[in-house]
Amino acid sequence: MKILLISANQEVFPDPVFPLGASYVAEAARASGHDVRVLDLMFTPRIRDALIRILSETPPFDAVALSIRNLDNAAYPLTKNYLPSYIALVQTVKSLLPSAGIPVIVGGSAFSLMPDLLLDALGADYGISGEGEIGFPLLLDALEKGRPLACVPGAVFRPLPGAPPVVVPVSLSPEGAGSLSGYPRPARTLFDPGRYVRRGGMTNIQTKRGCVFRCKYCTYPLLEGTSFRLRLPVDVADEMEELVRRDRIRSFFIVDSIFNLPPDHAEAVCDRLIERNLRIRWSCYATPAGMTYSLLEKMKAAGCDGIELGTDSAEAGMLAGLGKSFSVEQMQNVSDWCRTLGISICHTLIFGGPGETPRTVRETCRAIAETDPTAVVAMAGIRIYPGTPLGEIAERLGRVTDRKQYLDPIFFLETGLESFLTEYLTSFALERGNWILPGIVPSIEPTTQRLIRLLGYRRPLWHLLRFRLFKDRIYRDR
Ligand code: B12
Repeated sequence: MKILLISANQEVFPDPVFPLGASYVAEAARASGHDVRVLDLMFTPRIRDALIRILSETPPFDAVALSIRNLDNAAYPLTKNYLPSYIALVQTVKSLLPSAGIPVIVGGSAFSLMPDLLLDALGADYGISGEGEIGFPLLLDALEKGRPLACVPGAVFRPLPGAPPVVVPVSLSPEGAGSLSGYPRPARTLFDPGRYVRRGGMTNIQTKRGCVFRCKYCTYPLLEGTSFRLRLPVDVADEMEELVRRDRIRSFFIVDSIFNLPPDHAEAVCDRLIERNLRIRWSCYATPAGMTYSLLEKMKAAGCDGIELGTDSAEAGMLAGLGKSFSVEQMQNVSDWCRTLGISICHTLIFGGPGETPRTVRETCRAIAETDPTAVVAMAGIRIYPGTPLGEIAERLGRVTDRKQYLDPIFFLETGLESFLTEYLTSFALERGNWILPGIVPSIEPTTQRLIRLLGYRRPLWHLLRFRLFKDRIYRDR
């Protein structure tokens, strides 16, 4: 089949993010014999014109697929909702298709958060919930040959015209024994990776999928499965080496939900990178749970110069309430070790969960500031997603009475906290300069961000907050 794959993401904050997921599914479809063309809306100023041009090609496309990464920016109260633009996109695509029988298929992380609701909201025909490497080619095959979709893992479809969509369950290996070694490498060059490097800085790469934790608000276990599925460390190193040698990439972001677990896999990836001596630097998400000094030491030797620590809170009761699997002391140790080793650290915090009070907010702010981090990104209010424990709490409390409410960005904010949180966090952030509050104060002007990237700065922007100049600038005009 001839497929048009559209990457719908146009968000440039904190950077334009290369469509890694779309590249994976593009490769999987190509490997199954399909002819895949792509359209990346990140760098497409006049979308309708671009669609008219590409959809009038002959022979016509047999299917149009959309990759939807973000539904909203998950920030409150400065919320951006991308859904209306995707609805308009599907409508435009459908109006330009030469025949009504050409299916529109949707996938991607945002789609997978609520696939049945989104299929209807978008007016799309089919979807794949979860990872697309297996399901997408099977879906194309089934559509081509008129076979039933009920056996396609992750398929989202209407069993009868007008009926509510159903989602075929995906059984990811329950033992966690599954590895990703049979998966294809992403077809990066179908897109324009160089442009992302110039505009964004870091090339994304994945070493594993899955998350074993059950943080109350988090979607990662729903998106990636609840056990780790690992790539062979040598395969990760091969892919990085190829990107270094072919595209001169020096800066990476490892997109795993957590890099440092399982520790033996993280260590093995670092060992392979150390052996190659690639002269790269990279950042990743990490958790204090199970982190050791020796692993951090190895990460540093392998090129890690910054970690984003999913701390969420630094108050014992709130950590337990959010379902976190580490203590305040573990978080403090990791912070100390990073300082000793010269690894920059950015804590991500989430305020306003069930049980949060002004006391717990103050305690978290105090304890985090005491660790002297490079930067802190703090959210006030937690995006509620269906299927998460927080979603269940919100439903029990009557805050969500109809599943369709999840389509709009809805947030959990403990009663009575709203004005306190905004005022307290803003003044705390103003005093320090290295606290970023994406939902409360826009932290960087798009022109400044572009300039920094044009000057060749290739690390996550929060690294800059260790410099006085940037600390002073961030809230200068407020
Ligand atoms: C790493 C990450 C980041 C990094 C990215 C760094 C980088 N250089 O890549 C950073 C920190 C920059 C980031 C920023 C943001 N992120 Co983010 N991020 C992630 C994370 C953890 C992994 C994304 C990833 O690369 N996965 C690996 C790829 C291979 O998987 P994938 O994209 O899901 O693709 C697979 C499937 O979805 C599917 N698929 C994909 N496309 C298609 C298309 C078709 C047709 C089909 C059939 C299948 C399919 O198959 C793919 C391969 O298996 C996800 C959560 C998660 N666990 O998925 C959140 C996530 C995507 N982010 C999210 C958000 C909200 C954001 C921000 C808006 C946050 C903010 N306020 O700043 C920004 C937006 C940035 C931007 N410009 O778009 C949300 C999106 C949900 C939502 N509420 O909309 C997620 C899902 C986290 C969450 N809250 O649940 N993010």
